[in-house]
Amino acid sequence: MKYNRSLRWCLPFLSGLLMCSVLLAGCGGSAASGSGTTSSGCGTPPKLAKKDHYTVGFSQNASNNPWRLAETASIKAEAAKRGDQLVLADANNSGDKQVADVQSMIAQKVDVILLAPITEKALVPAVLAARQACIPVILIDRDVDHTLAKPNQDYVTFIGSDFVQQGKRVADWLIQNTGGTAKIIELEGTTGASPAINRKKGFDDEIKTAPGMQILASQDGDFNRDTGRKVMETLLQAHPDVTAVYAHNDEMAIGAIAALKAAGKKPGKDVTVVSIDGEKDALNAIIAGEEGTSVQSSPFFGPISFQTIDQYASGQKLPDWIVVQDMQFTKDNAAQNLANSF
Ligand code: GYE
Repeated sequence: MKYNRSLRWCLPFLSGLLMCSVLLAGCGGSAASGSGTTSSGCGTPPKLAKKDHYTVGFSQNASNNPWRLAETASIKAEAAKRGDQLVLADANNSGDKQVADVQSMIAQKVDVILLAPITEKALVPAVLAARQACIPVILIDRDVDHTLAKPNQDYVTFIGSDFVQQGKRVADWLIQNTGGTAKIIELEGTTGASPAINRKKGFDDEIKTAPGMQILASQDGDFNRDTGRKVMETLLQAHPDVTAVYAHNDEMAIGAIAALKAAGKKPGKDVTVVSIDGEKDALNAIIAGEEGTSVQSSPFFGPISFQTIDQYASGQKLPDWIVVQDMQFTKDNAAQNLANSF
């Protein structure tokens, strides 16, 4: 299409203007972020009126692995126990769908939103839109980028594990159990997700302190078993000298174990596999001697999330981050924890 000169100059300006007004009207914008109150004046973050029963939105980012299913089940069970109404949405691994899910919860005027944001950045506009609509948001299991949205201001708090610490604990175990010498393949979680960013940081920083430990390659496996298996298959061809695999979650570790076996390697003997979550399949792999350790990342968010809602509604000032405490599974305790795993 041909358009005249002035229109050509005008278009970028017009679309910029449109973007600004969408941000300001729909999302509260970064101007509202720093201002101390919302334009709607309902508190920073929005206050929650105390009620006997709440309508709680839960925006889940995906349901394609045991961890996610366990988390959703835990939230559902706690809501049912309290007689609260749950508005549940599954974003099916799409940031855009998850933003739309939160928008729909805002339109339905839920009392409070529990949000498990797929990545640190994708859900920021939704968090700001909820704030603008006077609906408090509690982040669970994954955090957002604090330069774009702030706890105790744009959202109430983040309830979740210390992912840096999880990565460090895995690295410490690996250093000890390999005598400080290993050639490692790292399978990363979904790019841009807070557990992927921080589990990498915690692990890589600790590995750097041990001169005999070398990371051969580090690649995104999307927290997914089959993707993990395929990425491992490819990386194995380039690095047949691998002696350890660090996967950011158990699902990818199980995928890597399958790839190792298919390539004729013995997981647990030729290659030490370590990961995070503590799901049933990983505990069984530990019992079978195919996996070394899994640091827990508890998916049981139901009780702590609803307790936090109660505390917030009672007017308690909450910390920016409510840290979930995690165990660690090895051959010494995997069997006795199998019954409580997911
Ligand atoms: O480790 C993983 C899931 O966000 C803490 O996401 C969670 C992680 C968990 O897909 O298995």
